[in-house]
Amino acid sequence: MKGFSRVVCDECSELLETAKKELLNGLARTTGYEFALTTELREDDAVVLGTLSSLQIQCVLSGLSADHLGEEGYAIYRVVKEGRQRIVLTANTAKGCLYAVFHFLRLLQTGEGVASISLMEAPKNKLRMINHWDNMDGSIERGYAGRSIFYRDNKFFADLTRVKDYARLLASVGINAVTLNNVNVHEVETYLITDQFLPDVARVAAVFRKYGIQTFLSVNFASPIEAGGLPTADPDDPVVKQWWETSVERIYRFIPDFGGFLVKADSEFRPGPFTYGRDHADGANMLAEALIPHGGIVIWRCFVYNCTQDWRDRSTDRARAAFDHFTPFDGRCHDNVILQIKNGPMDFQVREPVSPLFGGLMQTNQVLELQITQEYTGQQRHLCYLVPQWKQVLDFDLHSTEQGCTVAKVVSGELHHRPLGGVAAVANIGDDMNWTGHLLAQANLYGYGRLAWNPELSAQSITDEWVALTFGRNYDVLRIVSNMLLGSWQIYENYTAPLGVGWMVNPGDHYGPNVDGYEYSKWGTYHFADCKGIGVDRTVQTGTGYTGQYHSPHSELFESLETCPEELLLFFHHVPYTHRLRSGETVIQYIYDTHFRGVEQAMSLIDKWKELENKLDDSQFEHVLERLHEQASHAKQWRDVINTYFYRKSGIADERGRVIFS
Ligand code: GCW
Repeated sequence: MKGFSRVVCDECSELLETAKKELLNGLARTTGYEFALTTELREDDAVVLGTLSSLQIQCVLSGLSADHLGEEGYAIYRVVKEGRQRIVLTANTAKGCLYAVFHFLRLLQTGEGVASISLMEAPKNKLRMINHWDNMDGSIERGYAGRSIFYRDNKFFADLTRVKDYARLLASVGINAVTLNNVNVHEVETYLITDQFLPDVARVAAVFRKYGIQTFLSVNFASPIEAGGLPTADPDDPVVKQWWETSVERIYRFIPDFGGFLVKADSEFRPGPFTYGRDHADGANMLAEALIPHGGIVIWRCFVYNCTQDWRDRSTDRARAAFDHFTPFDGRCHDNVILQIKNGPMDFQVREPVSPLFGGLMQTNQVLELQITQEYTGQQRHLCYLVPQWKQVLDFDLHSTEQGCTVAKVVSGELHHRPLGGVAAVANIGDDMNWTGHLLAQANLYGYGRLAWNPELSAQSITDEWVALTFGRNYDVLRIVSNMLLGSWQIYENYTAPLGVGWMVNPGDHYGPNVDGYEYSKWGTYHFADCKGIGVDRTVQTGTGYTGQYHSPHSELFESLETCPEELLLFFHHVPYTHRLRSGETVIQYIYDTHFRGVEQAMSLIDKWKELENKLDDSQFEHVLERLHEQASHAKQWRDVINTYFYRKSGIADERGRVIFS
């Protein structure tokens, strides 16, 4: 930025004020000197910011074709005119300008030259959302980074400074929507859509609005009863419909750009339309109709399954549930309804196949739901970087019409020409000073935002970016930290649940090993291990028929033991411990080997990190080191519990004669 000392912007709006502030602040921090802000170009080098209708922008740049930039895209150019350099940050909208600013600052911070900069960017997904599972008492369901930044003791915080910092953080990676409360809407939170809390919701929404982020709320389907005193919440009852219409009108009086509702209904004991003999489409459409006049949307979750199952019942398969429930409604939901589908058919396990529901809906808006908070992947005590997993999901070809039907293209709406779509993910932040508990877990939040904007970015480039932005541009730091992050999912999988079987965790808190923890429970989460073998037969031929929910060739590939991807072997098949994998190794030996290896790998993370001593801030170094020690010792516990269980069950010794004990 040599020679530059001025920012020019001749427009004013709430979002452009934010954009200007961020630009000036970011420039000062990266260059070490303050930039002046003026409304007119002068005879010097300048960064020029504004929408395409700004006069100053038009002075520098004429004839830019901006149609494909849409509402949120932007362009950044360097133009030299009459010996003067101009770096132009422009877009159709002020929001696009804000994103341009963040992109530009990222380039400066990662040290990429801006000397010949010329780029245009537009997000691939319309909705790029974060879901908070925060409760108003301050607790966070599945939160591992402290308490809520929004609430304490059933009240909103008066001081929203932390929320503002958070909004900046999210906007800097392109997040444009947020739900403020848990999808399990409890008693107090049911009143978020009433006069009691709407003034507070409006205060928070105002903070997010400054950063281009729309506010949504999770709602209780039984609100008409619980908050409205009606005898029913039947979606077909005119009085219920009227109650929702009035409630929605009230919300929009407080928050004119309110986004809409997120709904968990008829799932895990939450109320829903089933009570009244109605279905999900009836429920979603009723809410959608109340929101249509205001431009709001309904995001309806597909995490619906029988959670009071009998483990003896082999015909009910939880993995089938979302597809079985929701494919019959294809084409029945209004255009302002989106179905939100978890990445896998079970529940954010370390390894699951991609949900077949993405390939089963052609005339319905869809959103992919990911979990940034590490409920089943180490709870931010273990390093488990999930961007590589998410990439696999987004890149998965569903083969629903022709080749190239990736999950990314389905959810963006591109494939089936849907008006709405995108990605949502469960937040991993809390009021911890470093936001995410484990410092390196920040990379998951960052990576999520970058992928939501552009699912085609590579895991490597996102990772390198985060490391450079967080720790600076030291080559050793970049190499080591990127390497640690990119290898960590595989390491975590090695010492935890093998071959796609999942669920070997302690019930309730889901932390730590417990092979039979969920085996005889009602949640539909079984591995069926006995003395002869392990795994769930989900084939059409002899099992639950789940493989039949996929399009060809996946249905055949998963169905056959010969072609099933081995990392998912036990998800799809029940096999004897002596079953040989393609490598020639038996399943039991594979379990032993991966668990011994996983611990060694977890221990080697400590050594790798130690190479960075004196290259990082001391407190950051010590903090991560402490977590890595905890991870390694917990990995040993995992190894010993899992190996002991299968040694005792199978009676087959480790070929390499290692000691197995717990
Ligand atoms: O399995 C689960 C989690 C719950 C969560 C639920 C869901 C918010 O353990 O804590 O509830 O998924 O996604 O609704």
